[in-house]
Amino acid sequence: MSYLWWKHGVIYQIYPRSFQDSNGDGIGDLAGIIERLDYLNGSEHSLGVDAIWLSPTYPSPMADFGYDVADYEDVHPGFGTLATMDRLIEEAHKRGIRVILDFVPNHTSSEHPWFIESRSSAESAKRDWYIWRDPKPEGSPPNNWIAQFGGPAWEWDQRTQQYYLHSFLIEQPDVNWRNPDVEQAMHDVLRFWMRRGIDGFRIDVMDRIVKDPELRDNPPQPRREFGKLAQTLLQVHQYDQDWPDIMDYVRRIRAVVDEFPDRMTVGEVFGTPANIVRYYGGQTVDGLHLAFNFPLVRVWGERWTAELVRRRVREFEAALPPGAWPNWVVGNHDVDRVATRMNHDGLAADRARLAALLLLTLRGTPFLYYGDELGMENTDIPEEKLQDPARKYGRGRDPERTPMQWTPSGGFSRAEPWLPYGDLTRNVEDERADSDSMLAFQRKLLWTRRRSDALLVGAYADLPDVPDGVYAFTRTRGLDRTLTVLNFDTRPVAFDLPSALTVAATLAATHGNPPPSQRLELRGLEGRLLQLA
Ligand code: TEU
Ligand code: CA
Repeated sequence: MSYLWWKHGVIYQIYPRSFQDSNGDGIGDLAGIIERLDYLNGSEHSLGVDAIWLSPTYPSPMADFGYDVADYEDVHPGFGTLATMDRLIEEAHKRGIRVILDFVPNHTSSEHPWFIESRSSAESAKRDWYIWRDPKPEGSPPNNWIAQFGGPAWEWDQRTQQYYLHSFLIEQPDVNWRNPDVEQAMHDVLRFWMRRGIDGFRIDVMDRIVKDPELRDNPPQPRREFGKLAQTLLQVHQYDQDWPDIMDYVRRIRAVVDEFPDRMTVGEVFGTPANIVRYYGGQTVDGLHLAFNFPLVRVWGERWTAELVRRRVREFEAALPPGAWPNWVVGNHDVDRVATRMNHDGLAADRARLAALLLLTLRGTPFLYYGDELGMENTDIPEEKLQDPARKYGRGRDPERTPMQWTPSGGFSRAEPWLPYGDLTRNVEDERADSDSMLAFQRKLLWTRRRSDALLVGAYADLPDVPDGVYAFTRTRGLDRTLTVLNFDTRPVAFDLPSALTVAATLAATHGNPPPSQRLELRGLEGRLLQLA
């Protein structure tokens, strides 16, 4: 079997501010990540992940904690220097860990030199690097678009008497990718990092880098139930997202990445499976290597059922063109922790185990968010300690970004961390010593997966005849075959497996270490990974 790291490996997302602080300023940094690499891979004692994706590490005023980039070709001083990044790449590679950077092409910081120049005068050579427009005759913004974090997507510039577009914060002006000089400059950013040894890019807001050239008004969102959520859902993003010719830009990004061997891209896109797979390039699969598959992230509370999850997996598998490789996400830095999202009855910890079993045994690349391997939950943060500006317009994302929990007293920093710790009863040190812990369970899954051709490359098929509330699927590669069984119901269930599926061994289980048997007796929210004969 030919092993491709981004297909067969597990990608672990690190939020750099929150992983490890090395210099006692309470904020995580690259040297801190280096100190913790042994935790991630390099020996059989490690977690066993194959790549790390770092949320943005570039110089930034941190209006959106790094998603406002002031220089694409450097490292934020608080995180380290280019030399620290070089060392991180080298030390990671030594341990068999690839390094993926977060590329933020849709917008820069308003403090990026490009924008400073662009805004300096209407005649500036970089004026057209951003999206400037005259007001409507009565002075209002050029169209009705609203920013993702609330308010109009246009900001008035007094000096040059025009509006500029910002799909996110006012401090995040949208770049004009329709200008070939901009596209060239962005491609050169990718080359800059690949030359330094970066293995891939997670591409932020991939689906918005070009918009309707006529900037037409978006239609209103007819679904009223969105009313309580972020303002941005109040309109359909018909003209500022997934614009038809975006694939031309995506394909050219792919071509640049293909100039270097063994590199990858994963883009942030939303919507239906059909829309997601479009970004892989459709039948020609010459677009992104992976396009984030978020449907499992957008499931919470009581909606987390066997039927819904099975349907979502089927839909995505069915939509993928031949040659495109799936991926699965259950958590990231923008959504409630998986161990909190499904806590309507206080049983989220059990559901988080099921989610891990699902994530690590489905066909496709798993993305694992730091701390989810411990079962970290959202952290309740007192009002005065909240940081995320997005909270003013919808939900703030601080609760899922709190410091990694290494020891019973934290272990993230010798100073007070930039965000408070969550519940420290969940921490690496204690969970390592406990064979029933979430960490032990996930390590077992990760290492089982690494050694199993069925799990790495096997075909996926769900089992038709299972009791309500149960979702079960096989992964088959030649004679190697596994069966994942998940009881999404809180009540116990018992059933016999067909004789064609002969259970040979229990590879992992959410509860204890049940012996192999054809009759499955599962308690509520129990899941197992079985080796078939
Ligand atoms: O997120 C894009 C995005 O659409 C988010 O607004 C997301 O819907 C929201 O955070 C959910 O709460 C990306 C990054 O993942 C996010 O962290 C950045 O803030 C955003 O882009 C701007 O760069
Ligand atoms: Ca620090």
